[in-house]
Amino acid sequence: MITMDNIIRDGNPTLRARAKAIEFPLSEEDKKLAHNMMEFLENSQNPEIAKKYHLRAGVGLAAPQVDVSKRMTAVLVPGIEDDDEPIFKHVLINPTILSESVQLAALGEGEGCLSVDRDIPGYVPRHDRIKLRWYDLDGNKHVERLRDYPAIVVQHEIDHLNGILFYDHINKEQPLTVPEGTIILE
Ligand code: K3U
Ligand code: NI
Repeated sequence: MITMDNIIRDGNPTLRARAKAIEFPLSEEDKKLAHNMMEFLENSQNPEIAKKYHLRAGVGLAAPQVDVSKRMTAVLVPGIEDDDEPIFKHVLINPTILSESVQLAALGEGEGCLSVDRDIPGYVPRHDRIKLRWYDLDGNKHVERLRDYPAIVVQHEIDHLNGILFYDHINKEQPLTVPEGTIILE
């Protein structure tokens, strides 16, 4: 299983590289990685397991964060109530944003990252709505429109595939001034 010891931290050059596209059919190694990444998110969101293994909760994990420079990310956005179905639960292979809204949005609480061990306050402006294409483990193509929180999580994850970290988007001079044209999601 993946634990925090397997997650590389800011400063490691893999986090700043552009990850390579994945070819189909997936290798057994890539399938195992996909499984392990989603398992990490499930474990990290389970309070008992997270406590036992010292996991920080995550809604997304990208392959470069476990030092694998490939275009794969797992996303698990939980439902509102404990028993609710997840809002978005997929392993995305070679994800691409096909179109994006002009409207920008940022989380009121800012963003965090499992690869960044410090709190970095500031608004991270992203597209409020995206049209996303990805491939699943069997090579099936998916196209879906996302908005608000799931759209923000997916953009954070795709950034990881392009060597970008959330704080790159924060205005250095005025981190807590709402960027022009940006709605704040609470
Ligand atoms: O935002 C986090 C969260 C965890 C559990 C429940 C609700 C929220 C934790 S930070 C996180 O999940 C990162 C994970 C990373 F860095 F590995 F990709 C993703 C993320 C955080 C904030 C905004 C968008 C995405
Ligand atoms: Ni991150």
